[in-house]
Amino acid sequence: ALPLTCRVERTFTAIKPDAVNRGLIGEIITRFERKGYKLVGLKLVRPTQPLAETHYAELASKPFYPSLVQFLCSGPVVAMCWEGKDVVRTARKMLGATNPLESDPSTIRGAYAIDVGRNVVHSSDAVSTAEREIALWFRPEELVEWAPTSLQWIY
Ligand code: 3AN
Repeated sequence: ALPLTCRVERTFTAIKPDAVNRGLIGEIITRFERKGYKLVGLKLVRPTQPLAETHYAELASKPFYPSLVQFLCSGPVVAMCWEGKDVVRTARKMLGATNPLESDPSTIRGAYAIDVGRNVVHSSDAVSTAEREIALWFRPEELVEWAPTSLQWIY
């Protein structure tokens, strides 16, 4: 059970333009739903360059940064906020390693990606990163609360 005093985590997960163009939105959302996480924010966005640059600001010194920013802006992105116990770390496990060569085939990247530059999904790497990314992509009123009764079969 989820202790009442435990504040459940939220994470920011994005379905990148490659996956949207390949028709993988449903597959990816299904995995998170079936795991037991609750979708508290969802929208289709065509990111602007400033949004993509801010999102990937920590990677600004990397040689692949310009192409990474350009890629994120190249088409629609599904921006999501998922909520639940340990969702930040668990989502990263569900995504699999950054490099598809190293991601287990049971993970999203392992199942659907071949190229590190086209690796289908993003999810925040820590709780503090999630807070920053959720605030960057969503306005507070775009995030919803679920009825507590909807959680009784999960926790
Ligand atoms: P993750 O997305 O697994 O947190 P990061 O934060 O190291 O990985 O990298 C962010 C994104 O940058 C990755 N999702 C990937 O699309 C891209 N990326 C990382 N490493 C490379 C690389 N060597 N070449 C091209 N793109 C890369």
